[in-house]
Amino acid sequence: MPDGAKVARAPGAEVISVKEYKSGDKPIWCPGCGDFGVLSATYKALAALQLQRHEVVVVSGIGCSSRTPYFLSTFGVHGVHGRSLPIATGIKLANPALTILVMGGDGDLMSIGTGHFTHAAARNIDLTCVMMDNQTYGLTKAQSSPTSFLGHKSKSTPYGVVAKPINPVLFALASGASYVARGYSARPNDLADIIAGGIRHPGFAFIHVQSPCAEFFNTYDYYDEHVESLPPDWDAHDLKAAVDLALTEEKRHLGVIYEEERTALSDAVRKFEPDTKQFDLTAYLQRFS
Ligand SMILES: Cc1ncc(C[n+]2csc(CCOP(=O)(O)OP(=O)(O)O)c2C)c(N)n1
Ligand SMILES: [Mg+2]
Repeated sequence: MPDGAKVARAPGAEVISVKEYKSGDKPIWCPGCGDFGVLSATYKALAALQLQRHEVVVVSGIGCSSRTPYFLSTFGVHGVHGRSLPIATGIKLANPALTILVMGGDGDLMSIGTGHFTHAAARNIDLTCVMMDNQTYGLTKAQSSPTSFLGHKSKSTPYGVVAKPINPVLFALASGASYVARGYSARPNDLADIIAGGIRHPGFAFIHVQSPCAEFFNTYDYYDEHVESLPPDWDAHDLKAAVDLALTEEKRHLGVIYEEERTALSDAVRKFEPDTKQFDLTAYLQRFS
């Protein structure tokens, strides 16, 4: 088994229920927020995999979506805006046996955290990054974000957004993410399967979730009309097909778009260990005596 506590429970061990992954803290998200669906899907995914709570760390940045670690009974880090991925990388390298989930928003991961995102994907750090895309900065009350629609008017863009929106799936594919999927918070059961698949995947898994903000920029009607499941015979190992699909933005396809087996960073660096063990400090110090 490669990295991560991804093995089902030991024979005879008690079943961990969905409820046991709940911290008991009630989310303070607005009524109707898409993030409720993502949280529910996350509980279900952890229960489906029967992960031990002490072997899971949920890392976030800052934002409404980044409050997620509080609502899980696993370990968690509510970090700094845009820096969830560096924090998660450090945790994974220090203890590769842990299962790491990074959960945050479109602002956190595609704006201030963009540089970290692309390099985490390229290094294939074994973690699951769930981005709750509400196309706005929800926590700071509705400024436009890198995924806001062209022309979208907000407090920060009173004349409408002029920047072309970032396409998160295309960006993840171009960065080298080895598992790229899309879910919709209004379909939490499908999303639970996608998250479980991302956790099982030994490498950088990116899950783009259309997670509407009910308060400032409600897009449920839009996504109800525009989402479509991937065809059942979809070949998730074809990168070119995945890129073409990502470019068809008039339909937001749901499911596992791309999957590739590639050495994860924590496995790659372990290969350096024999070299460092052979280092003879006494002999080295004698050079200076
Ligand atoms: C360094 C820094 N810059 C700016 C902020 C202000 N800030 C807090 S959350 C946020 C954006 C949140 O948007 P997103 O990540 O999409 O999360 P959402 O609230 O929409 O879930 C910003 C700009 C901050 N906390 N720290
Ligand atoms: Mg947001």
